[in-house]
Amino acid sequence: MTLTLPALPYATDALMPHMSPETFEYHHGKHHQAYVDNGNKLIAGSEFEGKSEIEIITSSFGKNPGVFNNAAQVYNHTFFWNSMKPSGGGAMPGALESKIKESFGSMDEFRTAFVQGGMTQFGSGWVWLVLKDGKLEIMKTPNAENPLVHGATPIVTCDVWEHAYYIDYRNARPKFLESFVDNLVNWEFAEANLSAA
Ligand code: MN3
Repeated sequence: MTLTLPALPYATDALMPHMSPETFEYHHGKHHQAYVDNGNKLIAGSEFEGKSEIEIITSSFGKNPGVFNNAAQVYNHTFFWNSMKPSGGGAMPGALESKIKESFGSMDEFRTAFVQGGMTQFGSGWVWLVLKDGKLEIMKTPNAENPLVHGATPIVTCDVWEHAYYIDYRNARPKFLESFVDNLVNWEFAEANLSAA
């Protein structure tokens, strides 16, 4: 199979009380799994068979919405699970902190911009911290779109589709975004993406 469902990088109860096992049961076990299954069905026997996940995403964008949406959602969700960790948020590696301060002015301004980006993504989508043209910025994308098709390198992401927060936060998307930045985000993952870019 071309697309695969990775195991979560922590136990399903490891992010309590900020994200529940029930959310993971649906979000990883059903939503993410469905993108893997549907994507593989569409890729089988097509020009995309045998390509890497990222090649499929970049080559299907704007050409094959079915393949793009499923393959990009597989990538986006894997990136999202890795963007979180138990006891996340808080202090970050120094190189990342100075890059954030250089790009946003301060940590508070970054936090406000990230939460605002997620709140103002109308409908389903994603909010990202990305590296673009040597600078960190906030990018929001609709549905399955991601920074790979917009000339940017993803650093961390938060899923703002309702299925990401409705079980734990009901309709309170802002509270979910604040909790992501304060309690869930994995700054070591972000730092690794920044230094690899
Ligand atoms: Mn999702």
